[in-house]
Amino acid sequence: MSSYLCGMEKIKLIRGDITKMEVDAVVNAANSSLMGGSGVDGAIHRAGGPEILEECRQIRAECGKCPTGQAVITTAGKMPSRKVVHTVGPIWGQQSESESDRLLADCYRNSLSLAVKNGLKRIAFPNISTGVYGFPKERAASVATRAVKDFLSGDASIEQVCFVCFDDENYRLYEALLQNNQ
Ligand code: AR6
Repeated sequence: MSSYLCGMEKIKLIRGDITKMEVDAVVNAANSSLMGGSGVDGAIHRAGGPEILEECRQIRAECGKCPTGQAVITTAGKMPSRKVVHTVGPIWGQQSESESDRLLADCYRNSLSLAVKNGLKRIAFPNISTGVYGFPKERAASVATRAVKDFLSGDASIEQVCFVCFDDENYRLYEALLQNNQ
């Protein structure tokens, strides 16, 4: 893993596998069924083990599907983090571009709010919606960094937000955005 600390801010950029992160919560790019999938969702369920799916099933039974932009929380099972925040990103092309931006920003905001409610201070995010869901990477990086910076400017309890990039393209996009303080 390589990492890059962004100036005075609480934002860290990491290249690597989010399942290895020793933080309070890792965020999962889930789907609204909460029943697992491919990409980072598959990696999180594989690394954390069946306890995660068990808690997702309970949430499904009690609350139904998780709407796009919303977030729920479970154990992290065998992963080194304490919790998993599951959020559902927008599928590119299913809404207008501006609505997609709003829903993606909601994923970051609602995940951070849920972390705060649960007393979690160090959070790691994958690049939500930029894999199977097809959101343009540069646009998603811009939405994500803006949403997190805005949230942090109004909250004192979160100590660190890590953007964990699995692919080089996302890492370079985030590096440019964070270096330019955008
Ligand atoms: N650590 C960090 N990032 C990862 C990892 C990992 N281990 N594995 C993949 N990524 P995707 P989405 C990156 O497709 O677009 C699932 O089936 C990957 O490079 O995981 O939100 C769900 O169940 C990409 O940049 O999520 C949903 O059905 C980013 O994670 C659907 O995919 C997101 O890619 C969600 O699609």
